[in-house]
Amino acid sequence: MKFLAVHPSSLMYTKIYLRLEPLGLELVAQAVRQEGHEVRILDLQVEDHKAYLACLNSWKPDVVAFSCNYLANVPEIVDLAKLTKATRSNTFVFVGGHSASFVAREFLEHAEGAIDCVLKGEGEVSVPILLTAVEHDRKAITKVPGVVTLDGEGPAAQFVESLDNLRPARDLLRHRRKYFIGVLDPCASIEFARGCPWDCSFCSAWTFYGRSYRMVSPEKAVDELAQVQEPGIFLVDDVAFIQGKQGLEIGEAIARRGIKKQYYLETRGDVLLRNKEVFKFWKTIGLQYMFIGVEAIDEEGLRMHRKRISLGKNFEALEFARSLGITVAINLIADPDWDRKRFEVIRQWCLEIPEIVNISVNTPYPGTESWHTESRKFQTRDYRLFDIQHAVLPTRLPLPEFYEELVRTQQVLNKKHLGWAALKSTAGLAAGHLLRGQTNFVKMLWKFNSVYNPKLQMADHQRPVSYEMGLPPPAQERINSKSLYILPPKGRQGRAIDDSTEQFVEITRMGSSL
Ligand code: B12
Ligand code: SF4
Repeated sequence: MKFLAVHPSSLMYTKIYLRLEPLGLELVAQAVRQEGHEVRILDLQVEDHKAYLACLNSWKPDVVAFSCNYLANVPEIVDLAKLTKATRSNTFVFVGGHSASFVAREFLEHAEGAIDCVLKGEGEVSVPILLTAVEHDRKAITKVPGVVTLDGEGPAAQFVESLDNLRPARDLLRHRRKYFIGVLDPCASIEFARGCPWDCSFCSAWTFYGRSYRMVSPEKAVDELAQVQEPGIFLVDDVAFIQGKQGLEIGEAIARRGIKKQYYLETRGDVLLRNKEVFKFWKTIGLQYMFIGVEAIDEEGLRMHRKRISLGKNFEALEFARSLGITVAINLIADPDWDRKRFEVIRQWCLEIPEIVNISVNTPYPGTESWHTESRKFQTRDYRLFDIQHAVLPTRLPLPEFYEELVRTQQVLNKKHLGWAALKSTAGLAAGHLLRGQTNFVKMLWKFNSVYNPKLQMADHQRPVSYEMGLPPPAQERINSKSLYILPPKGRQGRAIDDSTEQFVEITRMGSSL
């Protein structure tokens, strides 16, 4: 069969700082190709809806699969599914990915028959099974692991047995030079591990992966890396090198093979402090950027997000990261409850430190614990505003003032790390990129004001809403931890959602012994 895999368009955030290859969709595409199907990938982050329609009409795929990792892309995908069925009614259309897994039923309802099913969880195992059913026995669709149709749910989603057996279909992307992050231009993505054993209240990484943590072997990691053409590498792991041993073994294998690349990764402060030698070693083999999810600069904020790390440890981690001489970026979560004074304190702090500070807005996503506890207060249920750059909860300041303060605070980042300030410190690099025809990084430096603008953010709230997100059923307001998971909770016993000291100690120990 002809299988077209589609990644939706960029959101606000990725219009400036980065654009990354759709690694999850490439893995799904490869699993399908291995079964002998003809496969294409279309990435709407770099192509437009016209290109999609053209492909639909000229190539005539039998199956179209949309990847939906981001809630804000739901309306776009529903509309594209409707367009697909209106254009070629025999096309089988389905959706998968992180966000689709948490809003599967609603997705199908919004689409009014234009989406045949949603597949929850990891796609590598289930998509080939689904395609066999589509080709030979449509009734068997309801038996595919993780399937949801308007008639009901199939068996539970299945984990990939070994990450070592996976290969992304990188060759199917038509515009590989468009992917970049900051000065890593062009940049490919790679995965060394999957899942996260922590359980922050605002995050759905752990509920998606059932709190499992699986790793790629150092041999496989290095073999894959050696085949990547791009000089920049974005490590997609939620928390890099939780197991220091794996990080070190991969690093040493990279050094032995003489692979020369530049890397970006994301980790936690406590993991960094526990595995200092690993990160030091990675600096010698090309680690350029590190992102640390600090989230709050007060103990109360850290407790609220259940980060299970103290403020002191986060600051110690920042000191250490600085000492490595790499570019460090951190994230802070702006609470809708912030007043002008609070924004001012944050701004001052951002000005005092050398790190790149990214500010996101506290947004309860389906699949997170905070969705169960906070969603009744939503001021809007427009999916498009759930991109952590808009306020969906009631703000203490009037909304226009909240956005003014937010953008003023984000502007510190613009002043320090974008525009002429950035060009001055990266002139040589930028010139090199331009000579090689790579313009992503240089274009990024002047985009801030056209994307971050309080008036535009306010206008986004005024758009007509075609599809509204549902709410959790009231009976579930007291969270049943099992109901949160897409893939069944794996790992140690006793990891119920619980904020007690014992649990904190258990997680901390677990982190060090993982
Ligand atoms: C790398 C990453 C990014 C990259 C984007 C890479 C890309 N082009 O897709 C960057 C840094 C740009 C990014 C940005 C954002 N991200 Co992000 N990101 C991630 C991260 C850490 C890893 C994603 C990844 O590559 N995983 C590895 C691959 C192999 O897995 P995968 O893509 O999930 O694919 C698997 C399954 O989902 C499924 N699947 C995927 N597609 C399909 C399609 C079909 C048909 C099927 C059946 C299955 C299927 O099968 C795949 C293989 O198992 C996830 C966290 C996570 N662990 O998933 C957050 C995550 C997806 N991001 C999140 C968010 C909020 C954002 C931002 C809005 C803000 C932010 N914090 O950065 C922006 C907006 C992105 C945009 N579209 O513009 C949230 C999503 C919340 C939500 N429900 O919407 C997550 C879950 C983080 C979190 N902890 O909450 N992100
Ligand atoms: S440590 Fe990071 S990935 Fe893990 S639950 Fe917390 S925010 Fe999510």
